[in-house]
Amino acid sequence: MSHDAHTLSRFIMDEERRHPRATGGFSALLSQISLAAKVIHREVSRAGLVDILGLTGQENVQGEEVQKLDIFANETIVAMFETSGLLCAMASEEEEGIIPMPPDLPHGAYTLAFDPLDGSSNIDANVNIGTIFSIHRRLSASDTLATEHDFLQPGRQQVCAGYVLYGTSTMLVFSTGHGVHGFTLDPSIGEFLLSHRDLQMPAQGKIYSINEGNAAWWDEPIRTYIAHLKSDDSERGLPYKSRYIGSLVADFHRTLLYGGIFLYPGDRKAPEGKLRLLYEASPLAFLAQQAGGHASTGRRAILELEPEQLHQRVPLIIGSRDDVAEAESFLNRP
Ligand code: P6P
Repeated sequence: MSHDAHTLSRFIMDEERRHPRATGGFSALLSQISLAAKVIHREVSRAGLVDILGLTGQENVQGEEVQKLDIFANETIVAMFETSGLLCAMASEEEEGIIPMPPDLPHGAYTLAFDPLDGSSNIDANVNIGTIFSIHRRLSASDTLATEHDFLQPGRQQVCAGYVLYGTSTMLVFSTGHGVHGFTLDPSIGEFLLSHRDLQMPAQGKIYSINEGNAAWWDEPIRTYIAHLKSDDSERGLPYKSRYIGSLVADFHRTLLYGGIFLYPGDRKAPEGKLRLLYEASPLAFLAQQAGGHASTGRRAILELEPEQLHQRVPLIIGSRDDVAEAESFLNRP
């Protein structure tokens, strides 16, 4: 490992020196998230071997219970944080209500909302999947029990957000409000190493990403916009390429690196779309903004929305600044 390789821990220390007002709480939070990511990486990596190695049924050769990966990921994250003393409560895509901290353990100043393993239905096809997380400061007094209200904050108030992408390599990508940084896991040393400092999304891309299988239910403005992106107009850099993985973290990661636009709009079948605000759209919108991009419902900035429910869905249009602006111009035509 070269002498200037930045581990996550070293990067966090440097960040704390650079931004002294940031409390040490972030470093402990990010360290716990990185640990959870390594544990989930291990299980995801060997998921393909479950049948081959006879790790089927309720017990594997180590006598451990073989769980559905998204349940495993959820329980790993809950276990990592409930004794950390960093959080006042958690909210998970896998659980209906908020997850309180054990009453007999210290409570922290932050909330953690997360999707433990988004896209897990793709794992049998060996498609990249991901963990998405969003961290806010609690609103309730430190000597009270957290409530759902602590989670219903607009995305602009996030203090940290990010994702783990389990794929050809496992990456941790996050922002604490000072740019977006990507770390790649070196499994041989069990360290996340800085591989993408200060990621910036191109102002405009050449890729659009949407599930065309829903076209029958699209509203007319979306139909017109997508037809525009497919039109033969080389002077305007059209047509765009179409890429759709069907795993949000993978589609977003590509958009973050290459630019372009990802859309999961509302339609006649699902007016609010499919994706969740608190632990999918909001954290990715925070990253997009930090990387110079934008995220919108098509009419309103995702980061400005006042959440009303833990699991509420929201239309999501996210990506390069100019691409999202153009999409909004189509969607808001009188
Ligand atoms: P569709 C995966 O199930 C997921 O929640 C996201 O990861 C992904 O962006 C979306 O659903 C894909 O949904 O309807 O295109 O299959």
